[in-house]
Amino acid sequence: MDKISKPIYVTQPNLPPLQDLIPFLEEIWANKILTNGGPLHQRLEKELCEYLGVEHLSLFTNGTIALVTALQALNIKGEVITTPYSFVATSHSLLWNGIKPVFVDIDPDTLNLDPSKIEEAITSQTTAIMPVHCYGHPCDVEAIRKIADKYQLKVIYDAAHAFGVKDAGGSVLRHGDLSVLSFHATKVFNTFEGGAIVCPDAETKLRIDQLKNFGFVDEVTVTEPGINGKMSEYNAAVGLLQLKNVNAMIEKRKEIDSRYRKQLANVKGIHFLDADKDVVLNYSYFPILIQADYPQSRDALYQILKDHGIYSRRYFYPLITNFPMYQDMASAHVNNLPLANDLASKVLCLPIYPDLDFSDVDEICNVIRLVV
Ligand code: T4K
Repeated sequence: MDKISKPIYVTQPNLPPLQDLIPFLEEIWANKILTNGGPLHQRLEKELCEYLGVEHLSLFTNGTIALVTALQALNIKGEVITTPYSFVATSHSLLWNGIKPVFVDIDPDTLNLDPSKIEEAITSQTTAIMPVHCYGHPCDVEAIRKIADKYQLKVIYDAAHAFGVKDAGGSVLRHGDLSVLSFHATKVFNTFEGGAIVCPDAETKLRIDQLKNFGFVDEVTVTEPGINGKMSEYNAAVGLLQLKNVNAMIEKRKEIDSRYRKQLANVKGIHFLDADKDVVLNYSYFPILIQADYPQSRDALYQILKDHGIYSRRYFYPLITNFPMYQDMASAHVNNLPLANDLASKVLCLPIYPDLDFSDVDEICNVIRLVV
C-alpha cells in the first residue's frame, strides 16, 4: 500500500473562518483592553457556563496553570491520590504545589482511576484525590465521592479531555470540588492555549480569580503568592468564535468515531473503549488497545502507520510513573500499577478531528487490517 499523500496527525485544530475574527480584533483594538479580565473574557466565561451547564467558571491561560491554581485554591497539602495514566501535567501540578503524588492503578474498562484501589492508598497525610476523565470518559464519580466523603478528602477532577461531556445528571464537570478544563490547540474546544476551573460557588470563583491574578485582592492588597494565569482578550475572542461551531465539530468527531468502529469491528486483536449508554461523549480521542491476538505489537503498528504517513500517538505511554521525577516513589513501582503498565503498552490513539476525511479514516483502517 502506498504512503498517504499528506501526513495525517493524531489531531488537527479546527479553526473558524479568519474573517470572522476581524470584528473581535477591531473591538480589542478600539477599547485597548488586552487582558486582565476584559469584556471578551467576561463574555466567554458567561457563554461557557451556559454551554457547559455549570454555574461558575474561571478562565485560565492554560490547563496546567489552572490545575496548579485549583490545588492552591483548596489549600491542598501532603499527599494526593492520582492516576499514572494521564498527561504529565496532572501530576506535575502536584509537584508545583509541593504535594506528594500517590499513584493508584486504573480500571481496565475505562482506563480511569480504579476507586476500589483508592482506600488502601489513603494515609494520615492524604488530603485529596485527583482523578482524570481520561479521553473524556467519565470516572466512577459516585464511588470516588463516597470515599472522599468517608475520609473527608477534596476531589479535583482533571477534566482536560471532558469538555461538554454529560452523564445522566448533566455536565460531568459538576462532580467533585473543582474540575479543570484544557483549551489547548489539540482539544475539542480550543482557544489556541487556554483552560478553566469550574467551581460550585461565587466565593470560590472570586478566590480563584484572585489567585490567577498574582493574589491581588484589591489594588493594594496581596494575600497569597498567586500566579499570572489570566486568559488574554485575544484567546477569549478565539473561544467565543469556536463556541459557535463546537456542536457541529463534536458531531463530525462522532461520525469519525462511528466509522472507525464499523471498519475495525471484526479485526481480531483490536479492542475499543466503550462508555455507558447514558453518557454524552465529545469524541476527543479514538483509543484502541492492541491485544495479544493482533499479529503485530502496538509499537510495530505505530511504526507501520508512521511509514504510511499516519501519525498516531501512544497516549499515555510512557506512564507518568516512568518519568525520572516520579519513578523512585514507592507508589510508582510497576507491582503497584500492573494494569496501567499493561494498558500503556497496548494503547494507540488514532487520528480524529473534524476535518479528517472519511477516505482517510478508511485508509487508516486499511493499513490496520492489511497487517492481519
Ligand atoms: N491534563 C490532561 C489530562 C491533559 O491531557 C493535558 C494536556 C493537561 C492536563 C494540560 O493542559 P494544557 O496545559 O496543555 O492546557 C498535547 C498537548 O500539548 C496537551 O495539551 C495535551 N494534554 C496532550 C495530551 O497532548 P503533545 O506533546 O502530544 O502535542 P503535540 O504538539 O505533539 O501535538 C499533537 C499533534 O497535534 C501534532 O502532531 C500535530 C497536531 N497539532 C498540534 C498543535 C500544538 C496541530 O496540528 N497544531 C498545533 O498547534 O501534547
